[in-house]
Amino acid sequence: KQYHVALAGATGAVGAEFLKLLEERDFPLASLTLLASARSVGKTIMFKGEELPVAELTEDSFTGCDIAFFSAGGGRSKQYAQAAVKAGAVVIDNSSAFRMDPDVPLVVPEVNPDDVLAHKGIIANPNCSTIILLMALTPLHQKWPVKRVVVSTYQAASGAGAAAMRELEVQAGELLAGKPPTKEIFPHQVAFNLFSHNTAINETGYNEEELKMVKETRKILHAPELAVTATCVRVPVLRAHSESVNIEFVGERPTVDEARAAIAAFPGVILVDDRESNTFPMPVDATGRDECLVGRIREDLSHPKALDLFVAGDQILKGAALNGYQIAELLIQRGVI
Ligand code: A2P
Ligand code: 11C
Repeated sequence: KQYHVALAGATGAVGAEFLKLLEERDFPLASLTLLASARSVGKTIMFKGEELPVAELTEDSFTGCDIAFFSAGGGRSKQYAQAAVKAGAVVIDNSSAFRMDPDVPLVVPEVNPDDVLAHKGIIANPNCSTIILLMALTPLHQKWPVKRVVVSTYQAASGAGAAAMRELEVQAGELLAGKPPTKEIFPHQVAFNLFSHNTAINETGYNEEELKMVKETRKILHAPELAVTATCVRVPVLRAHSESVNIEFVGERPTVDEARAAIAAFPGVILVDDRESNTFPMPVDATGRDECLVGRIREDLSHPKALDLFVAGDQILKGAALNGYQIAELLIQRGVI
């Protein structure tokens, strides 16, 4: 069987990666419709040796569509996803618009694949920081249930889009040339600096990104009682997020060797844990890779039931486009579409 696919946000950073995946992995395509804002009408994008036109995203964009990938921001998802569902498509939405809706499965295929079966037209792709955390946490949680997680993130510019990646590069050049950095996307200088994540802070003092990590992790693991606290920080890295994670278990903690073995055996994860050469997960090594890198696994000396580890994953791939693409593959494998 072949599928009619639409891609909303085709001109963005995540859209570009979706296109690469659809091309390189030979997705069974009957047709591909590229959608973006009115600003992009007239542009073309090369796909499998053909110049495909970019059309404006509207309510009428989805006639005959089987799968609609949305990666054009939450506002566009809220505005147009229902039109795609009405036209008969399954929407795989990369935004935060529907993630906490009880009717919308929130899926990481390695973690909760069965949840796709309950979809009602929309399936949500989790936040990139949540996905990358879960790729490190799940191999342990499946064998040694987790009680509490303390996570601190080191988030790349790509999380704020293609223009934010350019801002980091431009600022680095400006600063090296002794000029003041141009600030258009981020509220603070991003090159040679880091700052608390650029989302709004609510009355609890947490920012939106931190609260997404808390709520989404509980939903995906079906663990509403799981204690999670997060500190999210933007760092001058182009496109891979890293996270320091402290994990407290309900019962006995695994030994370091047991934890390493469970992580090494988990699909989509590579163990990078070489104490001798001091080589551990790094964003430059995670960049462009499908797998998340996990290491620095050690016993928490301050707590008899806790371990520490570090994870790095490509924000645009596993954090966004690859996870969405894998959801589409899962829908085909399970006969959902
Ligand atoms: P466009 O290039 O036409 O602005 P990124 O996250 O890398 O910034 O990409 C955002 C994506 O979302 C782009 O493809 C962008 O298209 C698309 N987009 C932004 N605003 C709209 C809109 N109002 N309608 C449709 N697509 C939009
Ligand atoms: C960031 N995680 O790195 C964000 C980007 O909820 O999908 C994605 C926001 C989201 O800034």
